[in-house]
Amino acid sequence: MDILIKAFFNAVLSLSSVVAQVSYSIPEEMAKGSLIGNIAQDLGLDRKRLTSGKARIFTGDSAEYIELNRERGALLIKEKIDREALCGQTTPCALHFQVILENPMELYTVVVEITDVNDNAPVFEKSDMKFKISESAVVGAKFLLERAIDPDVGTNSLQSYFLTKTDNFALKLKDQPDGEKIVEMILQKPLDREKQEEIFLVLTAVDGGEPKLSGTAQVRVTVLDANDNAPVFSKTVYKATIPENAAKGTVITRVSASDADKGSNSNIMYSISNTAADVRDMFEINELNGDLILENNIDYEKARYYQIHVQASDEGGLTDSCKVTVELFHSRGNGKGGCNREYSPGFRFTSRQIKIR
Ligand SMILES: [Ca+2]
Ligand SMILES: [Ca+2]
Ligand SMILES: [Ca+2]
Ligand SMILES: [Ca+2]
Repeated sequence: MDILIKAFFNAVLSLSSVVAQVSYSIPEEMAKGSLIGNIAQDLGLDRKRLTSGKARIFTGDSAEYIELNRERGALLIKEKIDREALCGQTTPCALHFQVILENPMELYTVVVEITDVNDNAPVFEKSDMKFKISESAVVGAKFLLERAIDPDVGTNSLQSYFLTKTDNFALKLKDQPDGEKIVEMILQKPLDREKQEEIFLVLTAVDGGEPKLSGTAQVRVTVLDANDNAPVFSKTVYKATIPENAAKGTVITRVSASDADKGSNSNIMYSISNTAADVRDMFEINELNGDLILENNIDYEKARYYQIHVQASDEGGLTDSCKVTVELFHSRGNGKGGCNREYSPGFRFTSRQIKIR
């Protein structure tokens, strides 16, 4: 049938020297039965002529979206037209067809332009974007974001993007030759996991329709730890006193440091450092819990005061140090004569009054 019509159409083309044309412009999505135009009037024909000439539409291969109502002399919407389905990104979008009459044969070309309606909001294919970024990432680092799609055309299509206001990131749009935009998030202020470990942002895509339509996507940034904090002791000096007869193995005191980092970056090991060898021999530190333990018997006559330097190191090698002072006190009731027990003849306590002016 189509072939016959085409043959007929070709014959008409070759015979007919009068080919008039009429154009209409309608928005997409008009309801079925809506009036496109008064074709009889626009072609200067009497409505009766449409009936007597058996006026009809010839669309070739394209689907029939439009019908001719001979009685009303009007072109009507037969099927709702979706501009996006019909033309995609092509503009302008138009339906071309012929109105054919017989006795005598007449041929009219009709063009119906379908204008865009802003009936699509921008949509992100991936509405949840996740990033894991080290807090050591440098300012200027770029992170590619997903694009949104808006099938409308012209100003009804996607125009811009916005990101939740944040000090850390700025949005950068790069125009591509195909008219698309590359969306990047640029680090503009260093991240700090110790302050904020998760950052939730919303990326909004906006079209230029009237009214504007928009779509959103979540952008979730997990800040990964870097070893940017050294351990810190709770005190710079720990003071302890122990009886002169304290037994070997006595826990003298416990030092404690904390590290604001996470995981192995915050694992602390304690050690004795920078301490005279003979003092070092007297004490031991539990490298995990910071317990300072008496390792040898005390010789009260040798010293009554000890100063030990303790270092705390994280696994990344960052350190802090503190001092522990240990003072011995004379313990009564040990039944062994106390400090005089091992009195050496060559060692004598003397007292002298010093006048301070
Ligand atoms: Ca549209
Ligand atoms: Ca749109
Ligand atoms: Ca650390
Ligand atoms: Ca850190």
